[in-house]
Amino acid sequence: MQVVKYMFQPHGDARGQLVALEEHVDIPFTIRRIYYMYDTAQGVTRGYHAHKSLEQILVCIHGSCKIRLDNGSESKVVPLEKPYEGLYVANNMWREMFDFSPDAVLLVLASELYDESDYIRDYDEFLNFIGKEGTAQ
Ligand code: T46
Repeated sequence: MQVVKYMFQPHGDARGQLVALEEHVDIPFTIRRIYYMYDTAQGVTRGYHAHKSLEQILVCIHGSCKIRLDNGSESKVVPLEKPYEGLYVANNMWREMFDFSPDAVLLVLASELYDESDYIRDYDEFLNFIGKEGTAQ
């Protein structure tokens, strides 16, 4: 399984750092939605789902967390600890987010508006779905 991590360009000067993200330049899709999570309770794991068509880039803009990606045949854990690195999460990929530091802010850039019908929240259903669709890279 290929993990795709983007290293964004920080524009640093004596005042500090600034990262700019532009669709189809830094982000490989049209950004139709942005959301973020913070104040995540300690020990919590979020996610436990896949998306049928949504693509996303996850950026832990403050603090740190870990992302488990599972394409149905292989699973990898990716730490996110820098505000200039983004993890690409394709469709047909099971994801779990865990080990959030108390100060973690996880920003997500998404290719589609919120649509509950795009979620697969049952792991067996996910395996069944990708069996029909073909596994994500
Ligand atoms: C994903 C991972 C990385 C909305 O109303 N609009 C939204 O755009 C989103 C993302 C969520 N919600 C509502 C739905 C739930 O009542 O916010 C609540 C929490 O959402 P959820 O339980 O789906 O959150 P996570 O952290 O399990 O998953 C989220 C995204 O939903 C998901 O697409 O890939 O972050």
